[in-house]
Amino acid sequence: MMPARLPVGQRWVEKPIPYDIGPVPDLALPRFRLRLFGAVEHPGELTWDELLRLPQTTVQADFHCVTGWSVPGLVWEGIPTGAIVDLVRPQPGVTWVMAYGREGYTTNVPYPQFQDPHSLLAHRLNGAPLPPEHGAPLRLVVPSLYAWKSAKYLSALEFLTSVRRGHWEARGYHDVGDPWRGERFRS
Ligand SMILES: Nc1nc2c(c(=O)[nH]1)N[C@H]1C(S)=C(S)[C@@H](COP(=O)(O)O)O[C@H]1N2
Ligand SMILES: [Mo]
Repeated sequence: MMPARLPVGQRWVEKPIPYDIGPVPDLALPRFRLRLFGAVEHPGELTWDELLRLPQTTVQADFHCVTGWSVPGLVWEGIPTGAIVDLVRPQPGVTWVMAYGREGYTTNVPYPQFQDPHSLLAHRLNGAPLPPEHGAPLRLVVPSLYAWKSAKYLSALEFLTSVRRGHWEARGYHDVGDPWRGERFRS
């Protein structure tokens, strides 16, 4: 039997529906910085040009929102999270990564799923620059977890040695959020 492609409780939709906790300030690319900090050997900041000089990858993946919609086969292009790990060299004991959006959004991602070969910092979607409503100029994409873990308008990544909760996790959403396990809310 073929493995099911749609997790329980999900239905297919054609394209992702933008969800935002609040308004997002404009940002000109020359002013873009990605801050990398926390339990790492080499904390620092990357400019837009520095990001584009890192290894680039293309990932095709389904995108599952916890509210019940899933989008098949989105094509994301950007920097594999492994390239960021190689750069900052997380200390032994890192177990979570906190992703920050520039409007104030946060979400905690387990380090194994952050490092998954399909996880990336995306700046293109379906062959075009990432649209503003989908997180321009850069978003985290973690296809193995519900879409709320894929922080848009990415401004920083913080490497953590113990769990800290982000925006939705602090309001009861699951710390891991695996759609194949139906991890919507903490029990
Ligand atoms: N910065 C930021 N990232 C975010 C959100 C947000 O409000 N702010 N919403 C999350 C939620 S709940 C979902 S379902 C997805 C939706 O992605 P989309 O807006 O590209 O469809 O973005 C996630 N990333
Ligand atoms: Mo969501």
